[in-house]
Amino acid sequence: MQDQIDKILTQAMEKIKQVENSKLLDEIRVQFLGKKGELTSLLKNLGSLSAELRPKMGALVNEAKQKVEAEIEKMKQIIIAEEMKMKFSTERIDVTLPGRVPKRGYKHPLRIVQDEIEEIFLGMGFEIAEGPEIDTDYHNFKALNFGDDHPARDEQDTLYIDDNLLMRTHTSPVQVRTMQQKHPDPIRVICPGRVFRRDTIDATHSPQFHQVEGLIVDKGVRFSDLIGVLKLFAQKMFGQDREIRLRPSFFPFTEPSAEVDVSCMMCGGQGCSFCGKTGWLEILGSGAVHPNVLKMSGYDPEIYTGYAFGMGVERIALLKYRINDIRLLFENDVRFLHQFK
Ligand code: 2NL
Repeated sequence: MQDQIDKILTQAMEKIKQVENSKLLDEIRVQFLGKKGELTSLLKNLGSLSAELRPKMGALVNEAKQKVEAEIEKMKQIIIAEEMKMKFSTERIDVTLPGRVPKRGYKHPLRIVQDEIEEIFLGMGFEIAEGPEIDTDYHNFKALNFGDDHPARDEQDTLYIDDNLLMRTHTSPVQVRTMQQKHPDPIRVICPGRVFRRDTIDATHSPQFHQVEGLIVDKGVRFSDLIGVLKLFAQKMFGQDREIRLRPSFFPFTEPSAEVDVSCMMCGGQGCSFCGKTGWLEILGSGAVHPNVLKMSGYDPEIYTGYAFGMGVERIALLKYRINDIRLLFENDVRFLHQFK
């Protein structure tokens, strides 16, 4: 048996010396020291030996095992060092190369303009309110003093879901909901959001666009308060030197009503091709909230007054950036969008 031990030991030492990588080294460990390894098997066979030989041979096998273990450990250190060296030389990275800059997104021009509008009104103490894009006939039309046969209610103009539900045609229903919730508290709110109309797309129309409407309701607010708010808005949005003017108009939900123009930012009001030689550009509609509208949403028109306005975000963006076609805002052509980085 001693010969056998010597033979296995020599064989193991030889193999370990020639091993090339840590995987093969582990295979050698299993071959000699594993559960069914050659030296392990010898230990198991000790039982067949005489009581005299057994301890002697046992000691020899264990000694051989320790030698093999030590040799494997020694070789392992050498191989690991070698393998690390290889790894470092083949996977070397050039830390002086410039980094790959991730492409960051940026705001769509409509978002830039809507954020700017919100910022201006927040600065004047308005709150922002939002509401559903699908709403009832009541919130969108009836509570806003539209008669049952008003042409805007026609299927030709409004996108209906069913007899009662529709795609909101303006953000006024959000203001109606605000009045229903807040009365009899005073209100100073703007309502930005997407609205829908049954329009054919052209340079100035889109079946979906964006509005920001504003509403003030309180005891003792006056038309001059509305004018002051709108003048400040026009100046913050289009320049400190801008003037505004009001022209009489009609909306079912305001009385009296007015269209609001801003003096042309291209010619300063002198008249040029941008403003059609008039010196003025229309930016929004406004008025004193109709007494019926206040009443239906819980405010006594003998005690409260209300003022409201509404503007199209697309229209403001077209004027501000001198864009001549609303479709550019919805086509998402990066050659267009890149200009607003
Ligand atoms: C326009 C005109 C306007 C309003 C919107 C409003 C809302 C309530 C009550 C009264 Cl709840 N009025 N909103 C008032 C006047 C004009 O929008 O041309 N928008 C693009």
